[in-house]
Amino acid sequence: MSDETATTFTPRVFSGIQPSGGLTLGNYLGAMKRFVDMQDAGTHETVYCMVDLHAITAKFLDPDTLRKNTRELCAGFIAAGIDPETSILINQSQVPEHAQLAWIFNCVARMGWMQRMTQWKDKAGKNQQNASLGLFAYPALMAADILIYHATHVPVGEDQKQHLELTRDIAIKFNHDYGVDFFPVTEPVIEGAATRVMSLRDGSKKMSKSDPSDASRINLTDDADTIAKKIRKAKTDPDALPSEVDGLQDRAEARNLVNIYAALSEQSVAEVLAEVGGKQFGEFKPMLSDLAVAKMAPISSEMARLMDDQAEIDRILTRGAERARAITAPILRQTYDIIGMVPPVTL
Ligand code: AQP
Repeated sequence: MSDETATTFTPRVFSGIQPSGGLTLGNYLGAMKRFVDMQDAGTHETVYCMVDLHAITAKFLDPDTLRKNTRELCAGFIAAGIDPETSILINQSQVPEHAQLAWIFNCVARMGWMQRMTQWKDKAGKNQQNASLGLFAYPALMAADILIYHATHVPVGEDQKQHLELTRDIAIKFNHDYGVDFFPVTEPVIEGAATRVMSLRDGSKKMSKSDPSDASRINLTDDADTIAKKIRKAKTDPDALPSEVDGLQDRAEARNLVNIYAALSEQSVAEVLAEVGGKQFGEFKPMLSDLAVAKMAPISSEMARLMDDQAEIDRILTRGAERARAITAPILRQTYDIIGMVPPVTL
């Protein structure tokens, strides 16, 4: 389609986090902190989501845990700086158009596309026959989360890049099949020093809330002593830190700690190395602990304060869902109309 006829979409950001466990430093640096930056930049409408429908795809979560995780995640969003008046803050299952559009996208996406997803392969593991159908269809629901808002930009960590490419493929195929320019081809926003925060125990593995080892991650709810202990025990090598970025090549664990320091201190990796190059880890790790505690303690204490008033959290989510549906209901109606579904009439 030529530029003259292409639809202009409202600049709108959508992103989500699963309430599948407590928040990690990876979620904070790779996603949440950047959500706040995009909200504060004021250049886009911003919609942020607790994706509870996604959280039940991988393993069984008991109902009380899912409810607690969802409310805690909402508190985490607000404590990190998301303003529920400026951004639309929602819980996925309260906005039914996400799941309704996902069904349509299940019929657009191809089995082969889904089978290629590395997250599917990683999470299903060797026993794919026993994985849930929801885990297989996860990326179609993610595409629906984004496209039900006609979102133009999606800030995510590096691990979600492939899912965003699939979201673009779904939008392109839908537009092509129906001869419309209805869904935007969304741009991923993967930027900064911490797009892939790695496990503290293994520099080749992503820091993850569902890693069985608690020592592998920093949780947003960890106290100062726990953070210091986990960083002290973080796997490293015996060499001093380099002064140049190239010196971090083939040193996955050292690179990870420097990246974390850079993201927390809002400096580039080169600037950090100019400051700490030549230091041993025995000196650098306490610097990193102090910085992590200084940045995260205010967030975790604000989260705890917000969790004392769960009714207020529930009100915020209900209000967010109302605001969201003013966008999603018309987009779903138009989608059904494009597909040829007979609309209801007033009797
Ligand atoms: N280690 C990470 N480094 C940078 N970004 C990360 N994200 C997650 N881990 C890192 C980003 O956080 C957002 C929300 O992710 P999610 O919770 O929806 O799912 P996930 O990517 O599968 O995160 P986890 O912690 O690994 O969850 P589990 O263990 O439940 O699978 C995304 O933008 C993601 O890129």
